[in-house]
Amino acid sequence: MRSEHGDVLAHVTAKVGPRHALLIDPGKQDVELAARRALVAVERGTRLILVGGSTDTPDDVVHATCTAIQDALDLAAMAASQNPEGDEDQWRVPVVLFPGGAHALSPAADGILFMMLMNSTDPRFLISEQVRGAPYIERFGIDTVPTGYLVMAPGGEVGRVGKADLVEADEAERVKANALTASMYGFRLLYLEAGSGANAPVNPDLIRAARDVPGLTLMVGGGLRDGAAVSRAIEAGADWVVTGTLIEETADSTALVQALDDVLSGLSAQSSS
Ligand code: 1GP
Repeated sequence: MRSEHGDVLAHVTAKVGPRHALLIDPGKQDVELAARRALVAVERGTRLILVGGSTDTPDDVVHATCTAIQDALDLAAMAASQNPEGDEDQWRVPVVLFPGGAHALSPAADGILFMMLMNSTDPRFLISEQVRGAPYIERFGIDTVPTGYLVMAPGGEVGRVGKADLVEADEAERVKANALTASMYGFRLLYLEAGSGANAPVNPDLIRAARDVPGLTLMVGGGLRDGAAVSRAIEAGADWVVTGTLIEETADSTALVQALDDVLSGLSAQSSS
C-alpha cells in the first residue's frame, strides 16, 4: 500500500468496531504462500497484515515476505480499479511489522508496532532493541504505532524468548496497572498476548481490566482458534483480534476460507465496553 506517514496509526486506532489482523510469521511459510494467505484474508475481511515472529525472522526473510504481500495486494487493488464492480479500497490494507527485535525490519512495510515488551525482565526487550532499530525505521520512513506489549501465561515462544514475567489469568489488577502505564507513556495500542499457538486465549477478565483504561486501542492474540473465542474477546472489549496459527494449519484454500470466515463471524459480537 506504501501509505503516507500517519496513515497506519490512524488506521489501527480508528474507532470503527472490531477488526481482524492476520499474523504472518515469515519463519513458518514461504513468501508465495504468505502472499496467497494474505490475499485471501483481505478478500474475506481482514483489515491488517502483521508480519513477524519470535525466531527465524532475519531482515531478508521479513523483507521478501513484506514485498510479496505488498505486490499481491497492489495487483488486486489495480485489478479492482479496472473493474466497475470492484472495490479498490478493500485491498488497501496496511502491512505492518510485528518484530521480534531490530533484526526483523523492512522498508517494504507500511508501518511497525513499535513495542515495549512491558513485562520482560530483560532491558533488551524493554528499550535496547528499540534504540537499535529506531535509526533504521527513521531511514525507511515507515509509520510507527507506539505499542505496549504484555505477555500472559502460557506465553509460548515469545514469553520464553522475551524473558517475560508472565501475567497469570487472575492478575486483572496487574493488567490494569500496565494499561495505565501504557497510557501514561503515550502508547496508543496495548497488545495482550497469550503466545502464538497457546492452548487457551487471554482470559476475558484481563481484557476487561485493560478496557477500563480509556484511550487505548486493544489488540488481543494468541490461541484464538474459532469464532466463539473471538466473540468472547470482542465482548470483553478487544478492538482487534489477531490469528496466526489457525491459518498456518489450513491445508488448502477451502480450509483457509472456512477458518477465516469462522474467525471473522466472531467480530459481530457486541462489546460490553
Ligand atoms: C501471536 O497473537 C499472535 O503473536 C497469534 O497467535 O498463532 O495463536 O493465532 P496464534
